[in-house]
Amino acid sequence: MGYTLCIIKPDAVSKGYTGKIMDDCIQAGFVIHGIRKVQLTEDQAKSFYKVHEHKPFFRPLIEFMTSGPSVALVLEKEDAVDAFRDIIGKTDAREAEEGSIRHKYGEDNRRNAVHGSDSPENAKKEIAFFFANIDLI
Ligand code: RTP
Ligand code: MG
Repeated sequence: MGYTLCIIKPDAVSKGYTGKIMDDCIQAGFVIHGIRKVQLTEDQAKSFYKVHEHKPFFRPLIEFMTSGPSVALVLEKEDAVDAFRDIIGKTDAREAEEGSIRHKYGEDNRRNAVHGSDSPENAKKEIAFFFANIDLI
């Protein structure tokens, strides 16, 4: 079994989609092992998205991610990283496949409802970023 980190981003939390997205995860066969609501600070958001620090969209991304509460989830499933990226859809919600989480709850290429880890190594680091000493059941 593998784990991935999902962040329900501020756009989706503020629109009341937290429960729907969690239910979509469960219906898709993920087990939720950790859940934490958090408003990222500027420093936390910059650290989380450090790989993008030289991209033109970095500043607006940080402003967006600190604009309100997010909900971090630890999800478990076989090949969790790829399986979760399959159900969230393309980065730009306007291009995301019909029925995908970003298609249903996102707006564009920034306000795209959810984050999903992009590799098992990054998933491990990202889970540790939000959950100290989590007991993965
Ligand atoms: P994520 O890391 O959030 O799961 O998204 P992703 O892998 O699909 O996309 P990535 O390239 O890692 O981008 C991270 C987040 O930055 C915002 N973004 N804005 N052109 C833009 O304005 C732009 N491109 C990306 C999105 O919120 C994206 O999820
Ligand atoms: Mg990414």
